[in-house]
Amino acid sequence: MQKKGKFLASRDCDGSGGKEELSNYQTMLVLVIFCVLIWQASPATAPVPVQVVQSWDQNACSLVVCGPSEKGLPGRDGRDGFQGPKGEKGEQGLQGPRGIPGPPGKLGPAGPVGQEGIQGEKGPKGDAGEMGPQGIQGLKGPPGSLGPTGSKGDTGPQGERGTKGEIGLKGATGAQGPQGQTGAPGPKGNQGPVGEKGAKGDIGARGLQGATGPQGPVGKTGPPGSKGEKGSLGEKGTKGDSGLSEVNLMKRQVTALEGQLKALQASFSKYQKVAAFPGGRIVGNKVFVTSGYEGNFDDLKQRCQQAGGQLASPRNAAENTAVQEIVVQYKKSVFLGVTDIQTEGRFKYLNGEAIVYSNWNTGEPNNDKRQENCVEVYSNGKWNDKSCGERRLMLCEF
Ligand code: MAN
Ligand code: CA
Repeated sequence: MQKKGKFLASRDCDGSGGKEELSNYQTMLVLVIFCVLIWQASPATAPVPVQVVQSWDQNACSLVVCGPSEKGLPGRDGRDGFQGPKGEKGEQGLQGPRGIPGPPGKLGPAGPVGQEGIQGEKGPKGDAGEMGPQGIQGLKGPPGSLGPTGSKGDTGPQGERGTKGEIGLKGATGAQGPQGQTGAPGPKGNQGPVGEKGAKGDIGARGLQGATGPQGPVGKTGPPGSKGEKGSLGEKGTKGDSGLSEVNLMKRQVTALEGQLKALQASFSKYQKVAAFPGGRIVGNKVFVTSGYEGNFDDLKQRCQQAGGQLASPRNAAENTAVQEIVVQYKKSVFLGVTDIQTEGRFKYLNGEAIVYSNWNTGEPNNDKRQENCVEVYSNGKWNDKSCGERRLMLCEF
């Protein structure tokens, strides 16, 4: 917009003017010069004193107006003014057409690592690998279990000649051999004994009695007698080449021992009977013997021990019957090797073992008068507890 008769000069008011190096005074001077130059360029106009119309903040901008101070001639038309101020902002226009899609943006940064996925299924079995190199030889394994019995082997070669065997048992007497041939005449023997007196001759005529003659010469040896009986078997010879096996040798020895054992058993049986006679009984391996002696319990007990045995202690019915027979035979009761001396009512053998057999009479043991700790046997085989101080028949067992 134009303003006639006035020229407007100003500093650049873009906001930086106040900070220029020129002072306000200098600025003002420049503007006045600017107004004079404009006036001189206009020939029809009268000189125009410079007049400061308004001044803003020294640091912001300054406004100088150049105009006439009095009424003069009409001036020439001024030049076209400067472009006016910018108009108000118009209304928002219609939305334009959609633009062409822009080029793809830059590749974004890599996202964070995702969560670990679930385990996949087991893959198919791989192909067999190539055969590896041969390993080091392993340690020797434990011995294997015993194999089955092998078949019987062939008969082995004949063994070496064995050592000389022991002297064999004496063989049985052999049968009488046949009569041998008549042997050659033997050498002349010594003078034989005077022969037996011959048979009495007939009675001769009675001669005169002569003188007694000298003794006659020894007669000839008679012919040898018939062959005698076969002698007994000699000692066992050395072992032959074809030698018997060890087993056969053992069998022979066992057979010989069996024979000896039988002989011993027979002999032992005989001595048992002797030992049991007259006051004894044999039951199994046990022998009951009495000498007919009588005494109290302690006396009998000691005597049996000194003999190498102990007081009769029947452990079953058979043994008790043998004891009973002795009682009947001697018509005397015996004391057994059984007491309850240690604990009343608990009868034990002399070695402390609880009894394994008993044959108490009815009502026994009753510990009569509280002094019966020993055991006697009646003729019926029944037992009765009795005072140990009583005298009874001694019966030992071996
Ligand atoms: C009776 C019974 C026995 C007892 C003797 C004692 O025979 O009472 O139990 O031992 O008398 O003499
Ligand atoms: Ca009693």
